[in-house]
Amino acid sequence: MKVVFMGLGYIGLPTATVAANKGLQIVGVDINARVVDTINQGKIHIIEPGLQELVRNVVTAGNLRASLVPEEADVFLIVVPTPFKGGNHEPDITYVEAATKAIIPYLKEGNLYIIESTSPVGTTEKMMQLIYTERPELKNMIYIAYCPERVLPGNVLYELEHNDRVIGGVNEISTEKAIQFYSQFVKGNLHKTNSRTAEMCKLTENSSRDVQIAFANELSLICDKAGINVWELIELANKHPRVNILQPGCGVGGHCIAVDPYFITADFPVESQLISKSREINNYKSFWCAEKIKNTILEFELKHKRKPIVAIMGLAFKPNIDDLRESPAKYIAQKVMQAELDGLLIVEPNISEHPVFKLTNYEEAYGKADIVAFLVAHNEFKALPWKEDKVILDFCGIFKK
Ligand code: SAJ
Repeated sequence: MKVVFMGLGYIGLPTATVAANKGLQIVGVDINARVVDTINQGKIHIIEPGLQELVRNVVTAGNLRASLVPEEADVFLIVVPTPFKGGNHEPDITYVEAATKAIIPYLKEGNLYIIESTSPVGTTEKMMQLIYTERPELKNMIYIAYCPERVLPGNVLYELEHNDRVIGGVNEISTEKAIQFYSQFVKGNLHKTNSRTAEMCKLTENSSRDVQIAFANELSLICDKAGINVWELIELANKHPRVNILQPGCGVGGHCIAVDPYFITADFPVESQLISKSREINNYKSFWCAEKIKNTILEFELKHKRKPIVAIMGLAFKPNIDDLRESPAKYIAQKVMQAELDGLLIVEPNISEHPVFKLTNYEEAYGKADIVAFLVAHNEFKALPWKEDKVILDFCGIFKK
């Protein structure tokens, strides 16, 4: 079976590689010539544990080849980003559209076309119309489905194979064909539905997590005012057999949870009150942390008649990764930089250098700083000793004090 993957990014490349490793013939198409060259040399342009070795193997074996242009195949997968339009939160499906238009000339009877990109409800049906408008002779001659990915960055290779997947065709036969396709490389259960439900399911999963984190973040604000340790509170509440509260932090980042809920609120603004408010709360939490650090700096100056040395601990969007995309910690660090301190030490143990931030070793920064703001719960930080002589702002539960 020959498969064309449109998009070789954080999801496209690992999925293409896993499928190639199971013996499928994969052509990965990307608009970026550097990405295509890198992969054809058996190297990778993204960071994901275990991926480099697997890509080298499948490229050497001839099962994965990257290209700038599509070609005829049995299956076509669309795995491109769906960003926002301009500065507002309206989903932009032009990449999905462009990738679809690029493969339309290569489609033939019996082909399977699948969208994996996170998409607003109704996108798969829209793309079906686009295909049939340009190629009316293919109507009901090809299979069309939506199948979202749900892998966790950092654990992608394992989860690609083992997670259950939701597969929604535009009709039953399309669902069946897509199930047959994924069963070649997915061990998890494959659940059948229609394309609209599958689209909404992806948005629902990430919105659900966003709403639950917003609840934890709201609790953290209440507890700060009430003089209650939020970490202890949540641990105790979670002893109830039917309560499972997530952890507060310095906001919600990454390319998924802080983004996907807007795909619902943009299309259903009246109905999505809770989802919309949760986005606001999680964004506000980052602003609140930055303000808290700035106020602590002012209090220190008043008390000690000198500017403090401040350590910002962590820049990544979540613990133990080197990914700074859409990171609330990075946003907070930038806000604190505006305070123009002489002694601002920025720490991110998972990266060695950064174009904007001058990085300091985490132990050195912790030793030198008067005020320490923990933004990301990296494992390295959890091993640091509690120091009475410092002002510690623990936004992510390092010491849970
Ligand atoms: N966070 C908290 N408190 C928590 C848990 C997370 O503040 O208790 C924060 C993290 O620090 C981070 C953000 O939320 O800033 C998102 O991190 P995450 O680990 O929850 O999720 P992602 O963005 O790495 O991956 C999510 C996953 N979705 C769900 O868990 C429902 C993943 O399975 C999806 O495949 C991925 O989004 C995606 O691509 O959509």
